Amino acid sequence: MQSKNLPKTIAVHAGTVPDKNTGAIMTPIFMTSTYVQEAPGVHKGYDYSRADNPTREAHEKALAEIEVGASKALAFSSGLAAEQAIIQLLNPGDRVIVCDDVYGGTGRLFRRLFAKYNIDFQFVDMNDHELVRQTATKNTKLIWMESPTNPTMKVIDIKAMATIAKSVGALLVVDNTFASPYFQSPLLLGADIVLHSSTKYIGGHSDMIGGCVMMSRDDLFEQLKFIQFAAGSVPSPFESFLFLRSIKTLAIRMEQHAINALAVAEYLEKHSAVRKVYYPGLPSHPGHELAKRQMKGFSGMVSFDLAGNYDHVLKFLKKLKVFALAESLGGVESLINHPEKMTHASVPEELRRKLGIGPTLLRLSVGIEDPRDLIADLEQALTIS
Ligand code: P1T
Repeated sequence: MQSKNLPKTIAVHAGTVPDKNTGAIMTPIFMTSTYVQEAPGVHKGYDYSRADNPTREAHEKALAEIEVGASKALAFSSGLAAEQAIIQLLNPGDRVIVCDDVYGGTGRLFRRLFAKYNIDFQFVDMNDHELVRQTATKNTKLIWMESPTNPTMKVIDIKAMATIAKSVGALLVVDNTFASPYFQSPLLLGADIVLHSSTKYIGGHSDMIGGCVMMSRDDLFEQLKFIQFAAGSVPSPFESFLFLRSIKTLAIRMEQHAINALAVAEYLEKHSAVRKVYYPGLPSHPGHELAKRQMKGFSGMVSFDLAGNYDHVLKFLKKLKVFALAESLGGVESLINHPEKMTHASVPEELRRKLGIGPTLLRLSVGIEDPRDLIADLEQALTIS
């Protein structure tokens, strides 16, 4: 007999216990900013909702339960707010090594906002372990990575980065947004902090902005909890309720995202109008073997280069009917994004060129529709009329 439930069961039950007063099976939405006290400082454990709120507490408990290896989690008002909180652990003069291919907004936060507080961000290709080793010094306080990366789907070795981080006394932060807690557990591979843009797979319905951090170390939790309280980027109780609702279907959604993404990637790889496909589930992907080791599934994100030029891209985008042209990812509906002009427009041009984020690169967030409809949509749009 297993003593701990399996991921699909954990997702359904995460964070929710019947309401103490009514037996309600769903966590109530405590839309309150404050709490009545019996005497100054004498209360039922809640004094102000920026500090604590019962619905957010359930949301955070659920997040800690779905991220394997975590004991605690904190919810924020966006993925970038969660990132800000982590950077606020640092002091002027500290250094951060960042994987070169990160979400455009993450790079912008580091380059445009935090660099002016004299925090030094060094963007490197983390598939070059020797380069990361050489870059790491005693001033390196964080190693910050995504895997798979946004948008070129590089797979980065989490264990190897954890070893380098440990060797200089730095923390390893893994942005686990693309994999989701269902397919990758960085804390079990040596990461100190995991973060997600919950806007994406955790929310799953393209209707909310949110972020979260998960960890097992109590000292990191205490520091980040203080930052959350002192800086105040928290989700509302209503959003926390909706995130709790979303988490129940995370496992089943992720299974379908991965099935559909593989079908789409295999289809695109064979098409003569497609130059290159980036999906870690394809044996042709340079990170496939590593992805098989460190992920339980390859998730739902597929990037590809269209043969031809930007005019072909525009015609292709116009013809799509099921895939909607929009930023973001991880919702039940399929989206297509043009990283160069949309999500990664803020990446310095030279770096964009080096990473291959050019006019013909497209990124799909493959939804949970019937994969035959998704392939038919791509097929009709790829057919040059
Ligand atoms: O949008 P927000 O919830 O603040 O999350 C930021 C963020 C952090 N990390 C990763 C890997 C992300 O992809 C994002 C947001 N990304 C998009 C909006 C996008 O279309 O790529």
